[in-house]
Amino acid sequence: MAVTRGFQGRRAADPSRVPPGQYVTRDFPVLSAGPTPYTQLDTWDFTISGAVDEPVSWSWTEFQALPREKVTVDIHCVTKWTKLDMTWSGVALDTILDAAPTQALHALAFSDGGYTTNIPLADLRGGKAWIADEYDGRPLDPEHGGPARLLVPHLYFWKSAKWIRGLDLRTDDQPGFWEMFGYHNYGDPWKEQRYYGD
Ligand SMILES: Nc1nc2c(c(=O)[nH]1)N[C@H]1C(S)=C(S)[C@@H](COP(=O)(O)O)O[C@H]1N2
Ligand SMILES: [Mo]
Repeated sequence: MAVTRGFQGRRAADPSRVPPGQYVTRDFPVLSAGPTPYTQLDTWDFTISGAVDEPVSWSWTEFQALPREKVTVDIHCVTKWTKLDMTWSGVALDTILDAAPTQALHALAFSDGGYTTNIPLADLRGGKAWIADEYDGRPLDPEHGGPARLLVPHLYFWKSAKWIRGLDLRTDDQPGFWEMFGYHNYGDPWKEQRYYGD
């Protein structure tokens, strides 16, 4: 069995899982536009605000009581690394959005430190997105977005806001941090939507 395992370890990644222009890495690079914020769990909350009847918030304790999911997904960063089979756990956005009925079509994720990113609400529903607070069976490292980050694996990784504190639900589409700097508004890695105009 050791022979088989060694062989698999050197085998090239299944090309059908690697979007155009990407290479596979085993590392987990840290990419942050600013310093890592360290938010205490007793002051952390997660809030759905904007186009909702009433804003809805969860404290860390309340968030921990929500139903959890464990997912294994491939991640694609616009700087061209792809990391396969990353195992996360957290709360599905479906669970969170069920608590906040809305007519909004857009969400602007906001984070400690001021980072924002915009995502169509439809892309946060249907089992496609999570608020993840564990990676690889352990609490998420602060550098990688702990206590909790957005996880939207079907879009480039800049959409997966680290240190997320909530979603501003909107009837209009408001570009976020990188989107205002010329990155693509949607960011589908399979269509190589890296920059504005791609
Ligand atoms: N709050 C916040 N979230 C962020 C970023 C950031 O700078 N601040 N960088 C984004 C980018 S460009 C990428 S590629 C991923 C990097 O996540 P990692 O550092 O865990 O690899 O986080 C995304 N989320
Ligand atoms: Mo990125």
